[in-house]
Amino acid sequence: MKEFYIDSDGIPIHAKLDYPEDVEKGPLCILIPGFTGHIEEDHIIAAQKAMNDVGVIVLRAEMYGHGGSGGEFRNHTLYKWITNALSVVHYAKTLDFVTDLYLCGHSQGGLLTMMIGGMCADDFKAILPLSPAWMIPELSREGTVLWTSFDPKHIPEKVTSDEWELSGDYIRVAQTLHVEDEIERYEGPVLIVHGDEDEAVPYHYAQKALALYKNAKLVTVKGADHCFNGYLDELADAIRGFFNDLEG
Ligand code: FER
Repeated sequence: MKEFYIDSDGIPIHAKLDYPEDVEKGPLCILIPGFTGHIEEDHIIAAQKAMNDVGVIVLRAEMYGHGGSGGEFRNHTLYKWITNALSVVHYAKTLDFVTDLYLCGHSQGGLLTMMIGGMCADDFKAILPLSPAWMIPELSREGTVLWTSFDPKHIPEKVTSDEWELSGDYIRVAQTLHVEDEIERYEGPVLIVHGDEDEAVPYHYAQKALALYKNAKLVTVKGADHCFNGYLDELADAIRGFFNDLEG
C-alpha cells in the first residue's frame, strides 16, 4: 500500500494505492467513498479487496471536505468533487504501470462516478456506481436532502441535520446537475450494485439507472442496506464477477 496526496488546484486529495499480489503493471480502478464517508469504511475496503482479488490495482481517493483531504465538510459541493475527481483521473492517466482504467464510487461517490463516466467516457473501460445517490440533483430541485427540507427556490444559507451542516452552495450546485445527460454519454459497461433495503437511496433509482444506460448490469443484494452491512461478501462477489466477465 502507498499513501500520498494528489494536488487538485491547491486542494490535497488523500489517496491510497493497493496492488494485487505479484502485480506491478495492469488495470487500475479509482474508488471514491460517499457523503460523510472515507476510504477506510468497511464497504470501501471490501470493494478494494475484491478488485485486488481479480488483479486490479485500486486507487482509493477522498474528495473535498472528506477523510484526510483538504477543505471543510460544510463547504463541499459537487462541483468541487467533480474538479477533484478530474484531477485524480488525470493523475491515474500519468501512471506508466496502468493499462486499462476503471472508475467506482459509493453513493455520492457513485453519483460522481456517473457524472465523470459521461464527462470522460473515453477514459474508462467500465464504471461501477455502488448504491449511487444520483437522485441528489433531482431532490435538491424539489427541496430535500437526506430527510432535511428547504425551499428550493429560496435556498437557505445552510442546511443542517443532527450529524452535519452544509452550506447552501451544496444545494445551489446540486440543482444544476443533470445526471441523465452523463448517463446517456457513457456507452461502456456499467455495474450497479444496490441493496433492496437501502434506507438512504431507494432501490428503484438503481432500476431507473439500469434502464437508462445502454450497457448496464444491476446486481441486487437482497436485504442489504445502503452500506451493505452484513452483505459485504455479496458486494465483493458482484464486483469480482463483473471484472471476470469483462476479461472473459
Ligand atoms: C440524499 C440522499 C442520500 C443525500 C445524500 C444521500 C445529500 C447519500 C449520500 C451518501 O451516502 O453518499 O438526499 O443528500
